[in-house]
Amino acid sequence: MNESILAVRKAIDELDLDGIAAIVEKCLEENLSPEEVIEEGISKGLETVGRKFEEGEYFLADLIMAGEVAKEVMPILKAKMRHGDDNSKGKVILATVAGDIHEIGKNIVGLILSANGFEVIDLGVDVSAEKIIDTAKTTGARLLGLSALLTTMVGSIREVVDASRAAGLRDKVKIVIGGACTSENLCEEMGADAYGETAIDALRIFTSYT
Ligand code: B12
Repeated sequence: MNESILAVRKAIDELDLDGIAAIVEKCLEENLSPEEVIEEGISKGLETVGRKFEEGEYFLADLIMAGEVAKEVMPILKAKMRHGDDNSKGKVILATVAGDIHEIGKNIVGLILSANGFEVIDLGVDVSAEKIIDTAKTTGARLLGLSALLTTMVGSIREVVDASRAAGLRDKVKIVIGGACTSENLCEEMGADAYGETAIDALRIFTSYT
């Protein structure tokens, strides 16, 4: 594994808010792609933090700090990704499901989609099924990306599926799920259309619907 990527993981794991920007800049200078920095560096670092939290080594304050460290470098990575006015691939609504406030993964998906020609309508976190479906109605967006990290909140995915059906939109929208607690099986169980493990998968899946 590349040394600089390992340094990104370490900076997240050690909650190094002051050091992370220089480390990420170094990765980009070495021509590592922003996607690689995100997937191999930031995401893997956050996995370690999550594990330490689970094992009782880290506390909630550390989780919050890890989130801040990851967010610190998003503007740097965003600036490096191709973006502009190209929204030719259409609109995607992104939301973290009701009851869940994890946003980093969703934001990364949004970054990658908007850098690749999608118009992203980001509704934020803890978003009700009603709001998501209302937005689909008012904007005409037919692609929905739902992020869920809490096992206890996966029922919120089914609520979106049900709300789309109640609104007569079920066969018109594609509901794609992702986030640490989701899976292929969960996708089937909730009646969604597709599951993506990473933000790159999100791009591949949404592109396949255009
Ligand atoms: C940072 C963090 C937080 C931060 C979030 C900060 C923020 N601004 O987002 C804070 C401190 C707020 C937090 C709070 C809590 N957290 Co937390 N948190 C994490 C942590 C460490 C990292 C999450 C993260 O950002 N990962 C990095 C991103 C990049 O990964 P990702 O979200 O999975 O996204 C990637 C893919 O999944 C995919 N993806 C994501 N969304 C989508 C959507 C689509 C459509 C697609 C296709 C793909 C896709 O693309 C992304 C990039 O590849 C995880 C541990 C972990 N390993 O996940 C725990 C974790 C998710 N949290 C956990 C818990 C328990 C909590 C709390 C309940 C703690 C508490 N006791 O209060 C609260 C919940 C609050 C709430 N109501 O939501 C548990 C969840 C356990 C479970 N399975 O239910 C975890 C797994 C930690 C653990 N091991 O115990 N947390």
